[in-house]
Amino acid sequence: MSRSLRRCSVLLLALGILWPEAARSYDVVEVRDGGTITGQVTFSGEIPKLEPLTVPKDADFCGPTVPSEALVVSPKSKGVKNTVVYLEEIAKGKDFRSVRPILDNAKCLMAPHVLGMVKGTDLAIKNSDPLLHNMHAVVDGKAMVFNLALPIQGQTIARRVRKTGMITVTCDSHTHMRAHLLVLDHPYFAITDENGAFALADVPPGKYKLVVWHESWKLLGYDKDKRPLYDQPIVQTREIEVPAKGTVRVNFELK
Ligand SMILES: [Cu+2]
Repeated sequence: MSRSLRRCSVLLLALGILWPEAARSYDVVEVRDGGTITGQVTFSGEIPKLEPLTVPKDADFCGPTVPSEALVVSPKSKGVKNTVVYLEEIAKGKDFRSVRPILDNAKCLMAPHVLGMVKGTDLAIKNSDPLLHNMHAVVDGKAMVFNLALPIQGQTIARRVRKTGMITVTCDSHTHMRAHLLVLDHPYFAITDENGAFALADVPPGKYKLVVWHESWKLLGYDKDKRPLYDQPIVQTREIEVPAKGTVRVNFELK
């Protein structure tokens, strides 16, 4: 390898490390023979009972406590709600322009508690309450994505999200409030419903890595602002193959 070629590859390698997203992209194509990935995330063993969270402010409107949303399990089906299921990587597939995520602040809770969106699209951030919420979003526990005050009931602000990763949204006014927002460069994600069920449709046939993510309910303690601190999120991956016009069923178990 010549010296200049070597220098060039070192530079490209450095660029790839510094800006890993530069190497990745997603192309929208027509998916004609797409398959479906479907399944259920269930809880195994005794379902932990979570302590309600204390409301530090505006308790006259919000109530003194709210139920913890860190783990929501259906007693009947054992399904785990609010788990994110997504493809780790996919280069091309279905359109995502109809995905219009809304993060509402309603009755002193963020709704939905867990949501997904595609990089480069807008997140609508709303306040349905007659009091101030301040939405503070950081990606992967570090870099700030947005910091927005919403003092007016009924107001909505749109923010374009340009980073991929797992975004944690908290409220500076109410330490019990929290949401999780997964931003991907493709639309192949789903959030499990109250029975832990999920479905990803119109997946081009092929082999993929399917990831399941749960925020974790294991309370470690509280920070100086009395914000609850949880253990590392739970992540599982599975190699799958999606058949043309067929369905692959994948189940996950949390415990
Ligand atoms: Cu708030």
